[in-house]
Amino acid sequence: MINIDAENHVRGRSVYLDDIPELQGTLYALPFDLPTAHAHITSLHLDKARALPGVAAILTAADIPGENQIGGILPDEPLFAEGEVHFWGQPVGLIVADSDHICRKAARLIEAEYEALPVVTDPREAQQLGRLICPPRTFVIGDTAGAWSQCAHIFEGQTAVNGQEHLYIEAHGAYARMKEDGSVIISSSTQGPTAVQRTVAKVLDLPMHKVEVDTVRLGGGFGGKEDQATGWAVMAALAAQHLQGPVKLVLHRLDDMRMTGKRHPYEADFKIGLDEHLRIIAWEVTHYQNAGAAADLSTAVMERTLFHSTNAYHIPNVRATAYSCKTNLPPNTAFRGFGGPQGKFVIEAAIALAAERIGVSAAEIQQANLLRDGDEMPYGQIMQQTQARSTWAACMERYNYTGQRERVQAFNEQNTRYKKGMAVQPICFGISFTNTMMNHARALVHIYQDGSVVVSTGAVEMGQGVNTKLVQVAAQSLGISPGRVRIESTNTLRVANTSPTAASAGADLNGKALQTACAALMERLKKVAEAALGHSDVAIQNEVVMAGGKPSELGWEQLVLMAHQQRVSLSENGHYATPLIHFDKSKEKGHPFAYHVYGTAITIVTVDCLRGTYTFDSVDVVHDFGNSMNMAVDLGQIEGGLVQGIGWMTLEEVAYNAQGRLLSNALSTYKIPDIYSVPKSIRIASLETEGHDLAILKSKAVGEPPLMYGLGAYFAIREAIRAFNPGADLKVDAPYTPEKVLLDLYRSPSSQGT
Ligand code: MTE
Ligand code: LUZ
Ligand code: MOS
Repeated sequence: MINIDAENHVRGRSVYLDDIPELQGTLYALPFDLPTAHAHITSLHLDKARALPGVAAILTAADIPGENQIGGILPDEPLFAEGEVHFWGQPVGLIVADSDHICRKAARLIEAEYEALPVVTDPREAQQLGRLICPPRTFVIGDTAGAWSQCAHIFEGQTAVNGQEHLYIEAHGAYARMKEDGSVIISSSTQGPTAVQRTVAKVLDLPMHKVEVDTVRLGGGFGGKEDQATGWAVMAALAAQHLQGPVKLVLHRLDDMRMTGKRHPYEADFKIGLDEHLRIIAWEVTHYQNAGAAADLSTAVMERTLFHSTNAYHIPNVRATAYSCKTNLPPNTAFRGFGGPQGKFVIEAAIALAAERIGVSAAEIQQANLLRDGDEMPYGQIMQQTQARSTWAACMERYNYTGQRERVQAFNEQNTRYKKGMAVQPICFGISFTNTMMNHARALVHIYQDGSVVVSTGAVEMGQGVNTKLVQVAAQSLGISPGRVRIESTNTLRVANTSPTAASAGADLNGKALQTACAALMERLKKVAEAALGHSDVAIQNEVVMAGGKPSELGWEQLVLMAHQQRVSLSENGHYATPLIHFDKSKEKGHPFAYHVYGTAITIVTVDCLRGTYTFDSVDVVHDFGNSMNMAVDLGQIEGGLVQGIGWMTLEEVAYNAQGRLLSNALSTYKIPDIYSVPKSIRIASLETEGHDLAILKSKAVGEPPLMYGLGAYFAIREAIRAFNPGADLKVDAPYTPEKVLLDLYRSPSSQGT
């Protein structure tokens, strides 16, 4: 089925936040900040700005009727800085005026005095100073201390991996309007309408039933709007309440880049031990997460890093620790993979290092350790229906790994200026919010008396195609054509208490709730049909009522009308909560994930050893879709995720100076993948598997996992550099920008050799 948004997107008719027709009298809002990452504010002079014609109000913490607090998990983040500023870009207040232009003029009239405080941007330094967001956590299985003596090879090292700017095409925004009874309606470009609702209620001192949040679609979220859409929506709502009129806030790209958090940069220390058969016997890792100045989702991201510290490998002795380090940077947040990619990067780095030192290929080590059914993960989950080995084997065979490897070697023997590198990247990603409590959803279905159907769920469409999948689920469940089903905007009045659309679980959770609702409606309709046809075995297929397997004269429209006339309810609210999952944080053990998604990718790169530039020849993927319900949508997710992952590993460099000011603050200084940097060839094959019962229609979650194929880009480049300069003393710090590649190509050998 074609993506239901495709035509409107192509015709430019799709409505995003800034396209919502504005009410007369709409005012515009602009948050303002101070040019410092850490300071004590001694005075703020707003009078000149307030006096500017066209300025309606300038709001600060003093104007908040409720709590000045927007922290999603921990209450440690004020909406507006009060007394102290903790990061460069932290909002101090909000200018509301007749136009955006006047807001910007007013911003230049604001004066402040402040005393600078010490700025910490380095996570290890923060950890040393005891500046932690939460207590550290450690996952343990087996006994690493006792295992080192069984190892034939032991290696230690350090890694660093950079952040990543989300760069959703649509910047953050919200549009708030008042209703007659003092309640407020907010259109918000958010992945989490309930988070916006809850926080607006808290800050504006309203009960949640007086806050309606509506989301049609996002021009991309990628995790950046899971939690961080909230603050902007609260500001718009606060201004609307204060001025009793409509207020719109849409961030300019540069403000969005400067003021919002990104993917968490991480550093890590590791120690890996292997036996003579290349089996990893012991794995110790300590992660230092750069959380920024407030918790945001950092505790949950840190947890997912721990869950993915062994990637797709079975390791009997593991000790993984993580620190969430508080620095003076914008609070970092969810980004596709949610700490999982950062966790996997370290074990892949350790395997690459071990391979170089032992003198085998990394693929041999990877293959020797892939998960099997019955293996226990460090967090206690016993793995079932694993596809680590099957996707690996299918990838090797389908894409002729051995032949490709020989060609790479032959190329490298014949060329000096250009060298090729190759990496195999297996992935294993857990599906479910790691916080068990969040894994539930609801769906509201109305069948109208003409047979048309409208569906509301908690799922937010952000380009990933969830609405298309929901249409398919409803059509299939009710036995009708997809054309009869319409998906309504995501609205907190229709579907309440939702989890954000995140963790790749949007289609699973909301789709299963939708199935529940449709099944209940189906039961009622079948009873009506049974009575009408005098038959006990009825079903609906292709809009025709089947009796005893044969088409009857009764069609969908007549049946629906009949049910309505018999006073049967044609509305239903379905609820779904993922069964079986649980996790005990006091033991760090449980069964947190409904299932895992697997896959393997082979990446080949050609490095120009004179210039340090590179091009990706190919990425060949075998992916575990389960039984894909929409291959076109799912392939789009794999391609997009892969390229986003390659960008993170290669070109994208978030840079702050020592004062905590963002240097990569525009698209001229922050490079994302373009048509020239995508692989020349991307092949994606589906592993034929049964799928999983906890996946919607056995079609596995696909949103985040493919990003992690991008890790292969880093290690392929490293291999090409090794081919040119075998003895170079290489660090492991992503991204591998062309500058860094050039330096590494000509780096002197390490004292130990490799
Ligand atoms: N695809 C597009 N086009 N735009 C997005 O913002 N977000 C990703 C992924 N794919 C995203 C996307 C992220 S971070 C997640 S968690 C999932 O989609 C969320 O949607 P799902 O749960 O329906 O897969
Ligand atoms: N958000 C969240 C997520 O709150 N919990 C998660 O486990 C998660 N995983 C991926 C992306 N977002
Ligand atoms: Mo995605 S990082 O779960 O929004």
